Amino acid sequence: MERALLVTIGFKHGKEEFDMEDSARELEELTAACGVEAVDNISCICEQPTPNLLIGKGKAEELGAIAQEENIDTLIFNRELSGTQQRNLEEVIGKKTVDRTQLILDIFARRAKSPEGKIQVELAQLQYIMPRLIGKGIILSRLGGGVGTRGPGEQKLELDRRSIRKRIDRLKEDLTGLIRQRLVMRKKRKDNAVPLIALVGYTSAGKSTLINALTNAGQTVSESLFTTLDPLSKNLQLPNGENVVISDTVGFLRELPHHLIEAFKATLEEAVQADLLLHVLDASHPQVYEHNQAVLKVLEELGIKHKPTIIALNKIDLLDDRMWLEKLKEDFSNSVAISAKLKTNFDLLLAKVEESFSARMLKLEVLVPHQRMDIIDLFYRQGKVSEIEYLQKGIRVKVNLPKILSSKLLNNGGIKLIR
Ligand SMILES: Nc1nc2c(ncn2[C@@H]2O[C@H](COP(=O)(O)OP(=O)(O)OP(=O)(O)O)[C@@H](O)[C@H]2O)c(=O)[nH]1
Ligand SMILES: [Mg+2]
Repeated sequence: MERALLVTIGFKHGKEEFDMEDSARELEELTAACGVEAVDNISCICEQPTPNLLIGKGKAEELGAIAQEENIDTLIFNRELSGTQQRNLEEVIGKKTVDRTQLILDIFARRAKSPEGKIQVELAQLQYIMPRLIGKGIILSRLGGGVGTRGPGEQKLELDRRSIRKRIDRLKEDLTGLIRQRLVMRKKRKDNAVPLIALVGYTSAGKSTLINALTNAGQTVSESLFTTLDPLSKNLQLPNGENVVISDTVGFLRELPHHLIEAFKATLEEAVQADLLLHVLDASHPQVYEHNQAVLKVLEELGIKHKPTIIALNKIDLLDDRMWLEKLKEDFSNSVAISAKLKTNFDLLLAKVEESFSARMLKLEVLVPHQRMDIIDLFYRQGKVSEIEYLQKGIRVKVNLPKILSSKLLNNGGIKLIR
């Protein structure tokens, strides 16, 4: 197993958006998700970032000595390093150095399953490496393999400028084809007028657990970060009979590398297209407010910060402090406290979802000709039938139907409105 020294750097001057301890903890989780052993953990506060090394030369040499002593393969930094900084650090320390962005890209490469996901990740990786291959390029990072050198499917990343360029062109071409296919699927869904709900939220908030609990989706759930990379859509019937599609999406993170957001914009398209966002927040996490901010930031980048949103305050089974939950409920308007794991308060959650779609549904009482069993069938599939009676003059039905469908049927479906 690759042995890593985790290095968390903070600066005295300049405003940090995160505290050192959280950053160190996050770095540990990311490293674990990469299958790398964190042998040791060092935090240091420096005066200010330097363009050449990020940290002072003395500090870098100190890290080098520790790495030597503890037989470390790789140093992993909690920040993004410029190409110059990375190169210089490797030269001073004599070990491979990896930054936070590379680490995250590596996790994504390990998780990507769909052809599209794989292409997106590899593109993001190559676009990240490309400008770093100036002059001698990244020296040590290339040797030995391991984290930062693997593309999707464990294939080794291309590290020659000219080949990278060719590969990028090729990947872009493949991607265009796949995106076209997806657009066709989405158009179909739009034509059916089925509303779309997208689950969004910080990584590990419980999005996949929730979609599974709601729909028996069989989406992988794990303690580890970024378990879901490929979105998954499932049908869900609301208690009032309305059919909706619900989509799981990739988890967000504080300062998600820009390359990734760009690459995943297409994947996050589910969220962009959604009629309603279901924002899952881990209410039991001490950083729940920071998580919320991080998610809002990504939503803003996607241009959907103001889409109708319900907040699911999840994992309440882990909370014993009622006051805390009350505070959260107060601070997050339009929220429901749930436990995806224990299926607690799903009735409240679904009622909220229905409410936000209520303008779309219409309660009708109609008379359907006997020969139009296809319409009765449609009622059952697209709406909720609450009463049905076979009369001589036709079939009397009380039904809750999507508005779009009811106006179509009433105009030319041969059914008569009773009420
Ligand atoms: N106690 C408790 N644990 C939960 C609950 N919901 C999810 N979890 C756990 O939280 C962890 C992460 O859950 P996931 O559903 O994989 O989270 P996710 O949001 O899909 O994560 P990514 O796909 O990585 O973004 C798993 O270990 C779940 O079992 C809950 O309501 N209560
Ligand atoms: Mg997931």
